[in-house]
Amino acid sequence: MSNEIIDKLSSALKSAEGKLSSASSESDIESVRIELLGRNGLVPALSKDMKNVPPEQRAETGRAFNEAKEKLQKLLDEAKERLGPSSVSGAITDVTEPGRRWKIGKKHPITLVIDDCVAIFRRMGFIVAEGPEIDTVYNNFDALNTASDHPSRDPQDTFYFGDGRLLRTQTSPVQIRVMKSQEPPVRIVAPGRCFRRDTPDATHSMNFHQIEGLYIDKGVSMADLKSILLAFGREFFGPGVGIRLRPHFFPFTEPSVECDFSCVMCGGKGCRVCKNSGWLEISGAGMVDPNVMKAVGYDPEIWSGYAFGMGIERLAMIRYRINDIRLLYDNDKRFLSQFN
Ligand code: 2NM
Repeated sequence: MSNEIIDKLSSALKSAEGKLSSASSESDIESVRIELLGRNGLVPALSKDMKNVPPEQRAETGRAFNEAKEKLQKLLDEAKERLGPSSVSGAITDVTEPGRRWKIGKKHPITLVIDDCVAIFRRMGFIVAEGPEIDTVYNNFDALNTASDHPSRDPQDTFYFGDGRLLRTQTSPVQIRVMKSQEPPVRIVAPGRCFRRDTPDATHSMNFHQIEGLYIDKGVSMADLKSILLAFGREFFGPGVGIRLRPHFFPFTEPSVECDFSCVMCGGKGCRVCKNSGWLEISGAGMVDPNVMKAVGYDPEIWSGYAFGMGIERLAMIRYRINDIRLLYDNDKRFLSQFN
């Protein structure tokens, strides 16, 4: 069966096929599309005549419309494909256009400080040791000569699992693990995350970072300890830094000291940062207690050594003039993008 509409469609298709086969540009193809399928094109015009088609021919005419549209679309697509990829979208690829900057992250200030400290101690012959954040009560306290009634063991201050394990409150259990696994000499630093049950405020966070050092050999003395603390202070804060030691108590060292560094802000004259003392409390340290030596199977009559510990957040806060520790844990990119 045939009618005028079907004839017009098929002759339009033929002429479109001819034009498209010789089309040499995107706009040639587009003009064929507009001529046939555009708002004022042939196909929409013919479809208005559908109402004049006798009912018994409607189905077939409708089918002819659909086939013609499909065929036409196929011809248009093929013609575009023949012209090549750059003309498909009509866009020209400008290969001289500058690339888009790929935003890679930056190191967190805590990581920056750890990396720095580690680099300084590695130059002094220390090796990095790491251990688990979940350790045993024994490694975290007992082996470190910490009496069972010591305040730091209070469940108010420490996260216990209740099965002999805890979240380490310091990185010293790493030193215990290393000493249990090898004979002296030992010269390690243990950086890492620690946990204490503090109420967070400007200077306290429930998790924080420490770096602890340990040196065990024959004839190690307090003079060796002083020299590496001074060397560290000068490397980390600058060559003008001095140190002072004040007596203190730690269960795992005897004698124990607190080590202050001369204030880097005011050069020791006194300012807000050092609370007018001229000194910054940076490190705890001391000579490893004979009871710790015995706990790991070292003979304290043969070996001696020093240990020290420092808070990474405190170092970062002094170096980068950060006045609230919580800024280091908020994950605010406006804050974090300032470093490095
Ligand atoms: C500090 C202060 C003083 C310390 C002691 C030990 C070990 F395992 F050798 F006994 N590791 N770290 C130590 C000593 C840590 O932190 C403020």
